[in-house]
Amino acid sequence: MPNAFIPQTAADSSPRASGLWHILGAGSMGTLWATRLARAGLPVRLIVRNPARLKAYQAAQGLTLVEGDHAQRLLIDAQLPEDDDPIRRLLVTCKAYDAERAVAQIAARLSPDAELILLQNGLGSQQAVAERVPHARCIFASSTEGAFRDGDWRAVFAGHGNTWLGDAHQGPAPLWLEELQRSGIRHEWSTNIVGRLWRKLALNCAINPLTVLHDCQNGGLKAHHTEVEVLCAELATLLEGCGQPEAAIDLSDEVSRVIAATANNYSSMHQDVAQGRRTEISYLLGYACEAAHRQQLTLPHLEQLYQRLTVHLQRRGLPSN
Ligand code: NAD
Ligand code: KPL
Repeated sequence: MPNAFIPQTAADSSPRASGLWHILGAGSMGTLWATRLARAGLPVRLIVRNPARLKAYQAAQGLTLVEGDHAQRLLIDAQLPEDDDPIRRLLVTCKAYDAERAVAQIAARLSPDAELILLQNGLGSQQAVAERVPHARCIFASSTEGAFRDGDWRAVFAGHGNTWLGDAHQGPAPLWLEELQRSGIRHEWSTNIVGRLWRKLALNCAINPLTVLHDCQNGGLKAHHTEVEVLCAELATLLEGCGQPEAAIDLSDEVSRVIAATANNYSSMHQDVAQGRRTEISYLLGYACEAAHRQQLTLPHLEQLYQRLTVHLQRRGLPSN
């Protein structure tokens, strides 16, 4: 496999010169974004957990993005959370359960006009981060791109897709979207990002837990059609009850389409469980069930699914939060 090495070029000094991208969470999505921004000549700085991880990163001499049979390593600057350069633009690519704590570690470094881009799946973590840094602008993102790690500081670009970004407070689209364009990161500004996140949450709740409980690929759910249908009906009731009627439209049809289109894939939650990793259950089913309680909705199948998954995770010695 060709392995091209590209040192990061100096920051662009043209009139459209860009701000520095700090990236918190150098895993699959962090690598996918950092490498594409860096190879477009944009200044990027990774924030890694601790001195041991920084040493490991320096030894690896950069981040590697694998696309098809081509691997490209980019030497991107990295630093620790406790470094002191101010942060104006921060992409947060930790898992939902790590995001708030990770942001709290760097909160004192955020400049008064800081913008955070939160790329977590599910709901709940974005709101927790926003409350933690009330002075910063938080932009939420929902992505259908796919990446996984095939080694330390390496990510495989496994699925092309789109990333929707938006401001829950309806602020204007940021100028730096042009930098995503330049970097080949397909994206769209969404005026209803919360609705989009709800829709993705509903899709993930209808598919992912059942693939874990039935231990199957997404296509295996065709044999559990009725169970999926009943869940979709409850999820649509939930979306409507939570003021997201648009996100409820044709949910069941889309779930069937996704199951058919990804029939040979294992869902992200199935992969997490199979590899003994913590899941994002609290930000998917957990968030959905809590929202149902708040709205005084009785959704017995969703509730039962949450309980079954919780027990399943506990039996496997995995966290159920
Ligand atoms: P990942 O586990 O590959 O990466 C997360 C990284 O965050 C890890 O490298 C971890 O060490 C780092 N991290 C955690 N706490 C930290 C801290 N305090 N300081 C510095 N770094 C810290 O996860 P991922 O697959 O990139 O997923 C990130 C988010 O994106 C998740 O919410 C996921 O659901 C979502 N997402 C992922 C994909 C995908 O294909 N991987 C697609 C769409 C959405
Ligand atoms: O997003 C997914 C995941 O696996 O997390 C899909 C493929 C849509 C299944 O819910």
